Amino acid sequence: MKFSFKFASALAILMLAVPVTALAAPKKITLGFSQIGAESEWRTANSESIKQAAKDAGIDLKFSDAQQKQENQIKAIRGFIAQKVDVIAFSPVVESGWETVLKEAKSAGIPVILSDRAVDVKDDTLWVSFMGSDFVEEGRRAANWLVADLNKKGVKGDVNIVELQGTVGSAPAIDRKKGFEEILKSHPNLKITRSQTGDFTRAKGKEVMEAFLKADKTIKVLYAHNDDMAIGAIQAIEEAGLKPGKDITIISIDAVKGAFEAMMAGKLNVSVECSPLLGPQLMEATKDLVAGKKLPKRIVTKEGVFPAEVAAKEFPNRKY
Ligand code: GZL
Repeated sequence: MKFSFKFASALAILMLAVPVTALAAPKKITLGFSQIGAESEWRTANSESIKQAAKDAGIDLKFSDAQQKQENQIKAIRGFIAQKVDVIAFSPVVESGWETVLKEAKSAGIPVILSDRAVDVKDDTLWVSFMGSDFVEEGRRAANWLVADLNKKGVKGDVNIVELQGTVGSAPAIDRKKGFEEILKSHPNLKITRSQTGDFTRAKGKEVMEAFLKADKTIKVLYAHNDDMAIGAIQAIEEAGLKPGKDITIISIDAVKGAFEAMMAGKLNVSVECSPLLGPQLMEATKDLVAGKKLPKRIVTKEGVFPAEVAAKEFPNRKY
């Protein structure tokens, strides 16, 4: 092709006219994430997983810690809307009270992913996907382990169980109770005689267990909705002069490192796994959304059950 000076100069002018930014790398995805707080080992591991996965995925993460207050989460979500982030994700501290702010996100055209916990709203188009554990199944697994353990020990008569519930109104507290009680329906000798929230924290778990022990000398089993409350309760049981894991069988949920340490010390009998490592899945879902892909409405995390007898062998594999 004959080199034409005219063509070259037209090309040069065109190159200059195109703003440099248009030739730059594609716009970075921005994700706004409202985290509940830092109430437990599980939550800390969950936050670390999300922050690291955002870094690895090259996603600009706007991360806010609500200190376990719903009003702070709502404020954070409104802030993300104002910043026009590409995607909003959050772990709702309680199930109810989200309609208004989720409608605001929808009107702003910003998709919302539920991470870890679900919301209770009439219009489920207000969120695009819910990724996290099946808490009802975790409750069933906890109760099924207890039934098997009592059968193994040949325990037949009435068994007095106390329960440390998670945060009042939260999906894990509601559903872990539901799953546990569903199994107990077929075992009338297993009775939950006291049940109170420990708000998923060690301090509150200890405080409530102290009160249970003062009021009732016949406690045989503790069912804690998370390991942090179980670890707090273990301290209370020891201070009452009893042997946790022996005088009182302790069943818990999360399977964080602290639970494995307690099981290896013979103070906790079993922990039902609830994985906080949701970061990579969340970033993949965020990228898919921005690329215009449809997400499954429900993504369930795969989990196991870890009784004390496997704790030492499994501990080196634990990532949280
Ligand atoms: C469960 C998560 C719960 C954990 C607690 O997915 O929401 O909240 O079980 C945490 O440890 O505080």
